[in-house]
Amino acid sequence: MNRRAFLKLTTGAAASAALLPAAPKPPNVVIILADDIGYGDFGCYGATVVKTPNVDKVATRALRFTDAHTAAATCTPTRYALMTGEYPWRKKGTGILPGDANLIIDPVRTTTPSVFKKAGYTTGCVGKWHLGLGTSKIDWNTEIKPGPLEVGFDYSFIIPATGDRVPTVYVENHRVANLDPNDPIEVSYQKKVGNEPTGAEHPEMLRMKLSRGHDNTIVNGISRIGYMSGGKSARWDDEKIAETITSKAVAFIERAAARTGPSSGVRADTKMDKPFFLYFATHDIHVPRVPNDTFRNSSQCGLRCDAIQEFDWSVGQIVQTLERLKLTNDTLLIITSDNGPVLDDGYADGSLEKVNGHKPAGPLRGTKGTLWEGGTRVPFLARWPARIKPGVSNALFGQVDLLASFAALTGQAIDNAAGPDSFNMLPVILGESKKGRDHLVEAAQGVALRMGDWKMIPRQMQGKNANQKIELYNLKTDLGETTNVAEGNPKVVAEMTALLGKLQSAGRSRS
Ligand code: NG6
Ligand code: CA
Repeated sequence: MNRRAFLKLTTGAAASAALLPAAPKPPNVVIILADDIGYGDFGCYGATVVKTPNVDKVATRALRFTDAHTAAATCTPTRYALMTGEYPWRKKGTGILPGDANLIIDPVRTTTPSVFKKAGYTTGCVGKWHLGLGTSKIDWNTEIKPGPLEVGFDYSFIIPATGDRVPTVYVENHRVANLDPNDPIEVSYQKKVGNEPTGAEHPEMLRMKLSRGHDNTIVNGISRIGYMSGGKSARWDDEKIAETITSKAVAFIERAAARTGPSSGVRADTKMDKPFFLYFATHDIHVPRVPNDTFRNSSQCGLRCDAIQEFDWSVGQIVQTLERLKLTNDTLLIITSDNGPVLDDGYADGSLEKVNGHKPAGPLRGTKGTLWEGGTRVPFLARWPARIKPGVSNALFGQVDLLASFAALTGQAIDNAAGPDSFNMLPVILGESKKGRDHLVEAAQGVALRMGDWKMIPRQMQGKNANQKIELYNLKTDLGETTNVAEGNPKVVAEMTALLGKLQSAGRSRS
């Protein structure tokens, strides 16, 4: 895209190009997506017990969002929405996936990485995937596809599902990394495979006690969800996951930077320039929480906070890499999370007992997996020194909007079928507009609706979020969702019920 088109897209028709300073070209984009980090887990969002100096330093130069949301209160559906711009509850099979699930994104559709790729970016995916692989039973010993490369990434180095699900190996592009062909991997989520012990049979062998589930194959002294055998040389060291994937992310940036051309904050408009998009999805701070020795016991609030501090280190590595390569000014860096916080997520690792006054969801009610704000409202920082003025934005905004916003950022129109729930929020991300969404659907088991400051959780009869009554909160006066005001506001409830019904039945929310 030429400079004028970019200016028009991002500053509006009234602005005269002649009067403005030279606008930067579409920037490199790095998304650091944390796992299970809550609204209150960073210093810049009010945390005091846990220390996040690197994230906080980014925040001083970033736009810090106070009302940004994941599409769901768990990982897979959130990531599905981030990649496709579609609310996950529209599509069956987008719940938390087992480690042997098939790819849930249709490779023909427009995705966030494919938007960048179409705009000429080099695209990379490093870290937790959890969106499935392949189209039938996965053979981990041959080429594994479709996966990240088929939905728009040029390079991928992934944890296929989660740290607590087998197989406990990395997949680089189409293959398991460091696999010895003489020691093939077998995986099952139905029955035991191989003869390695399980957590259920041998709890005495575990170095981390269990609180729920996770009692299948023991790998590195930690039992997981699912059974596996083989692949010994390919298995990850839990202590080194952060180090390994961060170094892969850094290496991707280094390789990509060699193609981005000269960098001076305002890049020369030359065809040599090839920007990059990196999606770096950390394993921290998901369970099992096994931080490196440097971070174990580094915090005042247990292993969960140690993992947050390890996450902060990863952020520091990315930030320093951008700095070293003189890419800081040219890069839109986003730091966010995939769902709200949880203290005990199946391993009795002491995080609950050692919380020491730390409030993972800050002032919000709810946790990972719930429909209250704590389930989906997450930290969201957007730093692009050449373009974004640091500050705070209270705009209502969803990660589901990234697809359409990045299309705008790179000067592309998206067709009707792409990102059906993705709104172009580029002016909001750039801090040029404070007008966020009018409405947003939040999902866990069931859905909730935001309409301005109103939050409605419809009556749900079943599941984790079962409630007897419709819940309505006015977040302006009651951010912590303590007082249900549904009875006093029947008109609001009726309006929101109708709107939610319309958004559900229309199959899309972007007109
Ligand atoms: C749950 C797991 C939990 C975690 C979660 C997925 C049990 C009892 N709980 O089913 O430990 O893995 O799935 O987390 O097995 S997420 O962040 O990837 O959505
Ligand atoms: Ca998660």
